[in-house]
Amino acid sequence: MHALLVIDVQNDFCPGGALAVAGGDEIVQPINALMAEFDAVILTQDWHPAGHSSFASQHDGAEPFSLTQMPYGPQVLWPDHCVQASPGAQFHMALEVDRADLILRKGFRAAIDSYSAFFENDHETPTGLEGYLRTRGIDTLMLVGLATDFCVNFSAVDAAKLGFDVTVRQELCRAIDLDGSLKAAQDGMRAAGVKLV
Ligand code: VGL
Ligand code: ZN
Repeated sequence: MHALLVIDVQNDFCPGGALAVAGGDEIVQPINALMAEFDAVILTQDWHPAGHSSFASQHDGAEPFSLTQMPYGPQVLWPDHCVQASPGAQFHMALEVDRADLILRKGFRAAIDSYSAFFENDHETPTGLEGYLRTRGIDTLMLVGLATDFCVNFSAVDAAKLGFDVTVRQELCRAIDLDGSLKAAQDGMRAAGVKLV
């Protein structure tokens, strides 16, 4: 069974959004067109409470896009984004959300971020997605969405480590690319056994 995992195609990651990824909106229609080819379509939704600890606004004097140390490890501090129930947290209006079997929310605990669709940023707290996929007999994943170097990357690497057959369709992803993070992500995904096409 082959699933399409669509990562965080939300207004705040598209042009005009709070954490806009260049060209983020260009991938929406081609992702819609791809959905019919899969046994299952799963969407993830970055879903932070107001005042989330990954927001630079919660750290005295910290600039957005700076790095800090959290109890669970290093963490980039972001502009406030994808606040629960805000317009920025909604999916891009052209995304065919109704075709999704599952919408998985992540990053909803104030004290910890969750880039990956499988584990929070401590790399051990599960989101439950692994169990969902296994109980449905899904063993093969195609990942698309935003952002290539953060949530797509972390999700792809975790999925490969869990033993799924993972492909990232790069032209249907867009990157933030902070200080070479795209190249590092591509190298890390390849090292983990993710196929980049
Ligand atoms: C993401 C930064 C913060 C992503 C989410 O979807 O890649 N990046 N939250
Ligand atoms: Zn986030």
